[in-house]
Amino acid sequence: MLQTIISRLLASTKGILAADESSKTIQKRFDKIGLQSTPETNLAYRKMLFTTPGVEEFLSGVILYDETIRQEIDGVPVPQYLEKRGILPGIKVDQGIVDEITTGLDGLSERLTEYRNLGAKFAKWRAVIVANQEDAFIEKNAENLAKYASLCQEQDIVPIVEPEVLMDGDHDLQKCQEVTAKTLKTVFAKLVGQGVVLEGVILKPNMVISGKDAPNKASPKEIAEATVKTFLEVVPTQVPGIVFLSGGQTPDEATENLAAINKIGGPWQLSFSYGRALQDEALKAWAGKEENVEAAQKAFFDRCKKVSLARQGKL
Ligand code: 5MM
Repeated sequence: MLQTIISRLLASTKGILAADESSKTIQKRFDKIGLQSTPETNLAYRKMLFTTPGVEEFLSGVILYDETIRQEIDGVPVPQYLEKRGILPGIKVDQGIVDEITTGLDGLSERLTEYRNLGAKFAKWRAVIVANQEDAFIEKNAENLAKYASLCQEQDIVPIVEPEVLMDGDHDLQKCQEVTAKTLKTVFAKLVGQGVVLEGVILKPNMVISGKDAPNKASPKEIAEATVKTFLEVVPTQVPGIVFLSGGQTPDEATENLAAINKIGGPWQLSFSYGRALQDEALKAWAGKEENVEAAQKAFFDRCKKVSLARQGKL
């Protein structure tokens, strides 16, 4: 069961849309278009994305937020609507960060059962690491990721394990490389310690990339070389796939960097699970107005197509 879901999520021409913005985050996104987030406006926006004609050619899965997995599109529950389109529904199960540690383990087993009954086939938990993170916080976040992954596998839900080293700051590529390597090493040690089956997880990491405010930004080729080199050192080959987050890269950057990574390749599937890089242009085109849905869907379709080509190393 886990393997079937994983093969579908990692299909060679497709990737995952992260649409699991929490209430606070979706409001931050809507601020850019001057819109108030409510369950209704959130659904109108996500419906625009999910009903884009033809997008199933490029998307294998969508990560949903607790609110969205309970909503309906034209009378059909969102997870079943996506499944009908051939897109697997997933669910974010972490519950935010408290004192630098991602929380959500309390009652997680029961919540996973409920999400599975609602149709979720995979889950996601994101830990956030800053460039100068103290080791103790990396350890604790990795431990929680491993406990989460183990609980998912017990229920035949594929865990997406997301340790994100933030792009915030002026650090260079080398610094990102060091922190990413240390974080991933710790995460895999904890996963193994917790008895998690590595063949049954998908890793969702950051690329090895310069900080947002770095004076000299690395090129796509440098990013790709550093990313693949680092991952070859620390990501076991049993892991079937790596789906990168975009982390604040522009849509074009996230597309070019993924293409450069896939031109090098590795022993795992190298795909995407982008939030902002897939959505930004569509959100701007939509601007909260029904009359813009068609233009927004065109922007979304075009970006998904480009990222799908990048995932195949074809750009
Ligand atoms: C879509 O945003 C996700 C949820 O974030 P919050 O819990 O902070 O609301 C986020 O985890 C996302 O899945 C990843 O960061 C990937 O999105 P980006 O925009 O980095 O590609």
